[in-house]
Formats: sequence, C-alpha cells, structure tokens
Amino acid sequence: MALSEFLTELDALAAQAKTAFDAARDAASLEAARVEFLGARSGRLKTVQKGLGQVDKTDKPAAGKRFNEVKQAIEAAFEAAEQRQTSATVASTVAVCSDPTVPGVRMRLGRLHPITQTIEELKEIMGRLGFSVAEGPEVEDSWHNFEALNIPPEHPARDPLENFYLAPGLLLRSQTSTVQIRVMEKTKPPVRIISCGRVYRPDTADATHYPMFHQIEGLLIDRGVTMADLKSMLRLFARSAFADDVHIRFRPSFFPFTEPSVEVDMSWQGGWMEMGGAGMVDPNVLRAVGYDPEEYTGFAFGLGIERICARRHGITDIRELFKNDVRFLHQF
Ligand code: FA5
Repeated sequence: MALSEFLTELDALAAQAKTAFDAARDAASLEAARVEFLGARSGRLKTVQKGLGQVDKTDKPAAGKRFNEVKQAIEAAFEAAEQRQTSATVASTVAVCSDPTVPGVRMRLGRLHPITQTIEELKEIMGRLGFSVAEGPEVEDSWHNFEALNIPPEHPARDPLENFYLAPGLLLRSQTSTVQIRVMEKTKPPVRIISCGRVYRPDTADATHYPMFHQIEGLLIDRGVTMADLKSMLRLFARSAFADDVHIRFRPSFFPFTEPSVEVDMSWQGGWMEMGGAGMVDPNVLRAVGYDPEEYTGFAFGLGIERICARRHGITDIRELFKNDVRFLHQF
C-alpha cells in the first residue's frame, strides 16, 4: 500500500473520531464512540493499524510515526469529550442545588414546654423578691411528706387511696411542702426559699386536675413575720405573674402544717380561681426541725403551677398541657 493512501485513511479516521466524540450527548453514546474507534479488538483504529503491514518497507517508519501521532490525537479527543461531559453534569447539578429561587426548607425550632416557661418566670419573680431556689426528691419518705408536716398516721391525707405509695413509708410526694422540711433540717433561720416541681395524687383528670402536676412552694422564716407579710408578698407575686389589676383573696382553711391557714384565690380577667394554700407555719413544724417557735415565725404557701400557667395563657383545660400535641404547645 502506498504511504499516501495509508495517511489519507488515517487522517479521515481521526476526523471522524473527533466528530463522533464531540457529537456524543451522554456517557453511553460517548462510550459507544470510544469502542467504535479505540476498541482494543475491533476498533476502527485497530483495523487501520493492520494496513500498516502492507505499506512499502521504506515508508514504514514514516507511516508508523504518523500512526502513533493520530492514535494520540484520537485518544486526546476522547478524553477532552469525556472531560466536557463531566463538567457539564457538575454544572447542571450545581445549578439545581444552588437555585436561589427554590423555596427553602423551614426549620421548626423547638421551645420550652409552657409549664417549664412558667416555672422559669416564677423563679425569676421570686428571685427578685429575695427567694432562692431549693430542690427536693419526688420519691419521698413519710417523715417529710407527713409526720414533720404535722400530719399524724391516722390523718385521712395519708390514706392509700389519696397517695401513690411505692412501699410502706415511701411514696411519690403529694405536695412540695416536703421541701420546707428538707430545707429547715439543713439550714438555720432566717430562711427564704421557693421550690418548684412535680407532685402526684390519684386525682381524676378534669379541666383543673391532673394526677401529676406542679407546685411552687414558698417558705419564709424569720423573727416577727406575720400574715400581713404573707398577703403583701403574695399580692406582689400575683401582680408580677399576671398584671397590676389582679386581685387576691384569702379564705379561711385548714392545713395541718399552718396555723392559721388560708386558701389563696386570684381573680384576673374573669372569675375567682383557687390557686393554692398558705398560712403561718405551725409551731409543731418548727419544733420538728429544731427551730424555736417562740423566737421564729414564718409563712408558707403552695400554689398550683398548671392553674397559673392556664390563667396566664387563657387555657381552659389543663389536660391540654400533657397531650404532647405540638400544634397546641407550639403556640406558647
Ligand atoms: C397543698 O398541696 C398544700 N401543700 C399547700 C400549702 C403549702 C398550704 C404551704 C399551706 C402552706 P392543696 O392540696 O390545696 O394544698 O393544693 C394546692 C394547689 O395545687 C391547689 O390549689 C391547686 O392549684 C393545685 N392542685 C391540687 N391538686 C391538683 C391537681 N390534681 N391537678 C392540678 N393542680 C392541683
């Protein structure tokens, strides 16, 4: 075969290969073109290479050199086409991902439960009034839940039907007044604390009751403390927790651990509602923790946090607070 014929065939192949690579629109057609021209067994370049053997002997070196050049050019054309396709794919993916007009995914931020929010606010209010925060266990012994609070063994408040007993002498606390005792046992007067937390009673759930609920307990012990201090302090508290136009009233009541005892009602934007109990700490309680009732007097109060929370937010049924319905909880 004449050299010119071989070179013409080679150049034609190079041009066709480049055209085929450039025309390939996707990875599959580019691969098909690669196999057609560069395929190791029956690619067209391979076929042309076989013609090399028929070139005149004297022209062979020139033909071989040219063959290698064309082979490299075809391979380079393939790699360039492959590179172009990869870049195009990346570019189109980036274009989709970074389209600033695509609506964003809205993050739903969590928030504190309304009871927790209320507790935090009540702690802050009482902190401004000089009360520090004390804690006590939810699993309590009968000394702290009853005896030390002047509730003797035969008292109906200790009935198994009124409490969640875990074992004889051990129960889920039924009131936060237990923390009064725990604090006074460890502290010398004066005392000025609040305690917020869960309490448990086998009450039937209704709009104002739940078997697990929260109380805020307050205790102030010092020389010369009177009911007037209790009332003015609760009024200040209520005004901060609700608004200046809140009213509070005391109704005579009975608690074994206070004497005299009162029910504390509050009225704000509606009728009266019982918020809790209060009174002057009974001398028997002071004696039980080693305080001298002749020297020290004090007041205590215990208010239901669900009711405070419900009143503040206009919630008419406290059961809603414990359904874990985020559509409801998200409002607060
Ligand atoms: C007591 O628990 C006394 N320890 C309060 C006290 C403290 C009196 C210090 C004197 C000195 P009482 O059982 O009334 O009191 O409960 C207080 C408040 O807790 C109630 O007024 C009410 O607001 C709330 N409460 C009581 N039971 C439930 C319940 N099942 N669900 C929701 N809140 C309740």
